[in-house]
Amino acid sequence: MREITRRAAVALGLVGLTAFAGVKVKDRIAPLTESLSEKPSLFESDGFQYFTVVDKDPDILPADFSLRIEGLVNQEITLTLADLQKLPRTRLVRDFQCVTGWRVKNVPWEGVLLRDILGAAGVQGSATALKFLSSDGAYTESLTLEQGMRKDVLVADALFDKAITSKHGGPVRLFVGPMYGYKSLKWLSAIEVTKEVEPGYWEVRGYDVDAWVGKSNGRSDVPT
Ligand SMILES: Nc1nc2c(c(=O)[nH]1)N[C@H]1C(S)=C(S)[C@@H](COP(=O)(O)O)O[C@H]1N2
Ligand SMILES: [Mo]
Repeated sequence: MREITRRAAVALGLVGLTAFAGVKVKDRIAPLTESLSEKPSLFESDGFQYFTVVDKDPDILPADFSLRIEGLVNQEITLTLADLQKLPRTRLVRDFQCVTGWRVKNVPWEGVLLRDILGAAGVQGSATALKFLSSDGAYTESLTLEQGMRKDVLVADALFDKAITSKHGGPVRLFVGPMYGYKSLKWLSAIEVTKEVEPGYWEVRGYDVDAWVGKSNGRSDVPT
């Protein structure tokens, strides 16, 4: 399954294929998705495949990090890494599943529940959704407010029990436990509380906004 490209995964969603017989599908659907700006990715020693959509990733020193909570909140707030690390901490061990087919089993993540950060800013009654922004200036993601309040959605500052490396989106990235990896935005810089869901970077390019592992993108959730 590793040969399945991101283009193929997008196209699976576009054409709604439910069965996946092999890499030949890639050839059949490639013309549909030629315009996507996919970047090559490499497997890391930890089993992750490294993804970015920009030419130069951000390299943020912990001391320079800040996270802004804005939009439909009672009080816009900006948290430093130290502010974030004063909040109650949660550690989750989950499989990390990319929609293109690779999976890393039992990955430990740690950080602060997104719901606690939203609570600190105070969400207004008219809000139904969240938009996440990255310091890379290009990638965005979305969740419904209800999804964002789940107890398996983290603003994470640790991966494999260490500070998150720059490559993996550190100092702070999102981790959305029950959804495909594309929801777990790297280099998190701001969270905007919004009236409605605004589809994220890959979502406007064909991925399912509803990214529950095993449900979306027309593939079965078979580990590779
Ligand atoms: N900013 C940003 N976040 C991102 C991506 C990206 O390209 N840019 N790729 C997503 C996808 S598709 C996956 S599977 C994971 C991969 O995480 P990794 O690069 O740490 O392995 O990050 C997600 N978050
Ligand atoms: Mo992914």
